[in-house]
Amino acid sequence: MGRVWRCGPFLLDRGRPLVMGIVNTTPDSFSDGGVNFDPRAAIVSAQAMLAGGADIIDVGGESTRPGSEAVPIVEELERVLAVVRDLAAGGAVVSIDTRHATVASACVASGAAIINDITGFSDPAMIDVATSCGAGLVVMHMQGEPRTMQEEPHYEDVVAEVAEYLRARVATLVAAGIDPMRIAVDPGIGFGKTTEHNLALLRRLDEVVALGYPVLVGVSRKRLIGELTGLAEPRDRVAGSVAAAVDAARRGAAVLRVHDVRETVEALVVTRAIQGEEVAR
Ligand code: HH2
Repeated sequence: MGRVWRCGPFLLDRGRPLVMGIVNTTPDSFSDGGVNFDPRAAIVSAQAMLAGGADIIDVGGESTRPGSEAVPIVEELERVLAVVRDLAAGGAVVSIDTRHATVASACVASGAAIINDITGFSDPAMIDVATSCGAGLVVMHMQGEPRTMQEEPHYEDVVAEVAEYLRARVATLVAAGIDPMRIAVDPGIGFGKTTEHNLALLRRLDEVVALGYPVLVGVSRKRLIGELTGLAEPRDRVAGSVAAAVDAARRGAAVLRVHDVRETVEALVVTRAIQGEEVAR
């Protein structure tokens, strides 16, 4: 599928793993507990991530942690728009993490270059937004919906089912006229999956990579890391998160969605140098 991911005016080179820094402009995200609810704080955090080597900033105004309640769309929009506009105006590659077409469309009009939809563009209105702009698209797999998704996730073969879901969603987008070079896929770690399911997806990531699209992996500070390390507080899960990100990169992930940008970038530089790649010092 080529070495670039086409995201609006940006052609992101996939020659090395891209790092996507997470900025949740929410009061209730599991992972950063509301530190970026204030737009000014969110912008300052994003700028620190860019200085730390982030290639993309993913802005989200609705927590999708297990058990979370939906946020009214006007409120979601109010939370994200000023942040998206400010960062995009400064030249950053901004991704909007939303499942709502109105939010996606307003953010793209304000400069967002990527639409990150945890519902895999299952809403036809989201496909309309996607066809009417040139933004990059992240198509994620989720079983169920955030409020209830962790109640009883079930699969016969989680990796085969997730890969098949992503293949079919991508086929729908391409049939709607979307340039395949704009599309990335994501197995949706933690979205309707047990720890065993998540580990299988990470271990067999090559089966998702084989779809031929850039693969985004978001494992940062998630419950899986907490369960493996015994760390209850998401902010303490940095080392486990970096290990998972580095492992995903080695297995072919093209984009790593992380809270701890500087730590992830440093780890990637070291592992790439050991593999004999030329890295900037
Ligand atoms: N994970 C979260 C949110 N959006 N988008 C993609 N593409 N992939 C992911 O794995 C993913 C995502 C959940 O993490 P976070 O944003 O840290 O928390 P919250 O949903 O509580 O805001």
